[in-house]
Amino acid sequence: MAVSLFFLGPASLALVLERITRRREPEPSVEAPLPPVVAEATKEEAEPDFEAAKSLESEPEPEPEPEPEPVPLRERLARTQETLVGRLTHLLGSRKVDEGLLEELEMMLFTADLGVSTAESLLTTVREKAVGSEASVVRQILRDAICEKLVRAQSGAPQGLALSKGLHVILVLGVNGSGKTTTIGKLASRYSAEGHKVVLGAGDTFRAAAIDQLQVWGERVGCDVIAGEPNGDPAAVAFDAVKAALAREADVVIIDTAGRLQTKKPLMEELGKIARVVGKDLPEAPHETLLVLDSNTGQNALSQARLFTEVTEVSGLVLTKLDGSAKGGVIVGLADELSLPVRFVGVGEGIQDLRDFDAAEFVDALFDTE
Ligand SMILES: Nc1nc2c(ncn2[C@@H]2O[C@H](COP(=O)(O)OP(=O)(O)O)[C@@H](O)[C@H]2O)c(=O)[nH]1
Ligand SMILES: [Mg+2]
Repeated sequence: MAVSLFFLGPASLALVLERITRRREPEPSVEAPLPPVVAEATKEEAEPDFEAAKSLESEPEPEPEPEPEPVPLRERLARTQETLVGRLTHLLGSRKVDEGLLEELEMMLFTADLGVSTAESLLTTVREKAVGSEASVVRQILRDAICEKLVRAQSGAPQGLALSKGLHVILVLGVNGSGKTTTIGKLASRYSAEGHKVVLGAGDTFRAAAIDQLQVWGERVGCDVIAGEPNGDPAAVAFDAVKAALAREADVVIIDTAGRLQTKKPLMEELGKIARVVGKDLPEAPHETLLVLDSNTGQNALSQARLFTEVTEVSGLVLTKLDGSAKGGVIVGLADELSLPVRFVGVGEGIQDLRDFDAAEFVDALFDTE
């Protein structure tokens, strides 16, 4: 502890001290189970009770709770499936591909949240390959073209939870409400479940509630959270988080940021400074800069992505709230226009609801309706 405290900035130090003091408060009643972090600290501080330990030893191991079956992606994508492929099936029927059909298809693609340039490119492909054919071929042509665009954007990107050697630094960007903090919590849980040591950095200092929210996730996952004062300098928190993660020999540090939608210059300066300071002790950091986008915002997600990629280097995307969104088609536009891989998708509010993005699985879920 002494070693790691040494590396903390004054703000983080105050917070850690405050947390230690809180840990020493009297134990809550039996009805309120101790959160994991407190339970751990109490264990360290209490006198060892050998009798109790012996009786615990003889008790049979409780059966681990079975993992709930993950809900198939197809179910979570139902609304996007309807907007994109449901309407397509309806439109195609048993017609021939002629100008009339192409016009209707154009309208459909333009209103499917793919973005204008992606919709145009898909329409061109259909024109080139399908005029005069039975309309049923259009479905396959679109499926292949969409898959190709997604696969192209994924090429060369890291897969799943891949980590670099040494400390892996992940910066998480995006506007307020896009799902950054939730995504960080889910990611931390996945890394932790794989046996990796995780540290979180509460770089969204703009709203006090954002710091608390990350701390709640930290307790839930059982990982350390480095935080500063509300309205403090986010770059200082990012710097402290990397230092603490190095001192604690963590495998991965994930840094939250404030998603203020500000004009270009201050945003560029703020994100540039964060990226620079995390690289001070680790020249190759940040190893990943993930931009989190809410799929419900459709075309707006495209403009957010354009803004963020103009002001800073983004290495991958996370599309949240695909469950319940009818606008998941925006993934295709994002991949196509920005050539950025989609690293993860959020398919619910639960801790388990962050999946690796797999282009083929996504296309299958959209097009294979049975
Ligand atoms: N349904 C659903 N809700 C999500 C998902 N990801 C985040 N949320 C919710 O979106 C809201 C904003 O998320 P938050 O992580 O606080 O966003 P931040 O402001 O970017 O940090 C919260 O109510 C989350 O529970 C998701 O994949 N699906
Ligand atoms: Mg947040």
